[in-house]
Amino acid sequence: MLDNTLPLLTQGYAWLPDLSRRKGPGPVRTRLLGKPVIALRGPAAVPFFYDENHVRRRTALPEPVLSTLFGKGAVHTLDGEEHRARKAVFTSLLKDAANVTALAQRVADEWERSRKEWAGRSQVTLFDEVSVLITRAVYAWAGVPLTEYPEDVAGPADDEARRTARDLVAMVDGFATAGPRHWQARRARQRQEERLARLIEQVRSAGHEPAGHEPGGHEPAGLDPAEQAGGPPSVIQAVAAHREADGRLLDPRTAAVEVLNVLRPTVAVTWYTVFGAHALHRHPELRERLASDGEGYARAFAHEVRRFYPFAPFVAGLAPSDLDWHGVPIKEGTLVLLDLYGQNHDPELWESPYTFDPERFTGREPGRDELVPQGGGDAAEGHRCPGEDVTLALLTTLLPRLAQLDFHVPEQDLRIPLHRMPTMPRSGFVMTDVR
Ligand code: MYR
Repeated sequence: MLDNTLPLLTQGYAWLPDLSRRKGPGPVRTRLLGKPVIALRGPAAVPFFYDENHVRRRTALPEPVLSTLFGKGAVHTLDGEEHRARKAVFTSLLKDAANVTALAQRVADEWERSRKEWAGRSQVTLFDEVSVLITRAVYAWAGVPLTEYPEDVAGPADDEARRTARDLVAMVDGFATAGPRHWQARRARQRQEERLARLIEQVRSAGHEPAGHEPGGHEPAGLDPAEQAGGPPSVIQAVAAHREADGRLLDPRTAAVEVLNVLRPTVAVTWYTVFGAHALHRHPELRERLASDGEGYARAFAHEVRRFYPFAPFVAGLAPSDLDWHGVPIKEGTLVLLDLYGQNHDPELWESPYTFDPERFTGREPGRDELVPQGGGDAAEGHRCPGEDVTLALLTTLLPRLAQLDFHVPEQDLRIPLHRMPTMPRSGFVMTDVR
């Protein structure tokens, strides 16, 4: 069987659907990176894929993906007890409703500030602006001061939030290409990991430990007013203080990787926000309702943005032993893919899957393993993204505000190339006459 790594890199989101169409119904078999591959999809495949007896993560992710997107030693590469203990730090921060609301409020405040500033400009590119405003909000929320860069990294007129946002975007943008974007992503990760590892050391040497680990411990580090006031620990403090399943603290570099695993995906909500802008532009009849109908419709709209537009193509793991998927044998060492993009457009599951229609989700929440833009299964137990609540809170904050904004969409290239991974409207969504 021919290796499909090159077709994947050149065809992007179209690769797996094309292969499925050519091979006919049922799981698709191919080869990637020299390994045998089977691609599964559908609500029944989700629990099979997230069962640790069927799919393991430890050596599944290729080095180029780890050195850009997720980071070496990241939670994405752990299994079993080690995974559950590490994942707990993410779920405690990201599944806490008050924490999520606090982040969404910061994003709302940053939107308000930015909106006023956009009014004074001849044009703004929504992708760039949203990435910066989310960066400002999430760094403040996470208790992470914004990076100071040497003058030679970027022009002096650029401020720190803009440079940091550019690095976080680069890490996502460069994971699935062999070109210059990939090398930019590696450099961005290197720079941010080094800086955050130093910050972790500072937080620790300031003597802060979580209650229960060091009884009678030292005074708080003073980096996070929320915690001094008795609020929840900030991201930086929670990760600095986190203990692994064996009781050890994370080494500073791995701690930096995990702080980035909160900051970067939050900034990645920029992609969905710009897709939301694209949807509103293509469907102006939905604007009024999104602007004024409240939380319920905004949530349905956000679900449909996550279903319809291409973001995460699939997730992957390795079969630890010979398996059987409804009579289909899967040999030990096979790379098992869960086809997220394919499942979100499967005509068996969605009527007219290539029509954008938020009505699919009005008055109902999608089933756990039905809509899977950020993975499936249980976020606390398995590898589902723990940031879905944050994604929805940010989208239900930003998209109605975008619908209320007065702006003009000038002539530009809004095509979304499926061969590029990740993709977005080519122009980044340029707006003029913002009011
Ligand atoms: C984030 O910053 O974490 C959000 C972006 C997630 C994109 C998810 C892409 C999954 C890639 C899996 C590659 C597996 C290769 C065998």
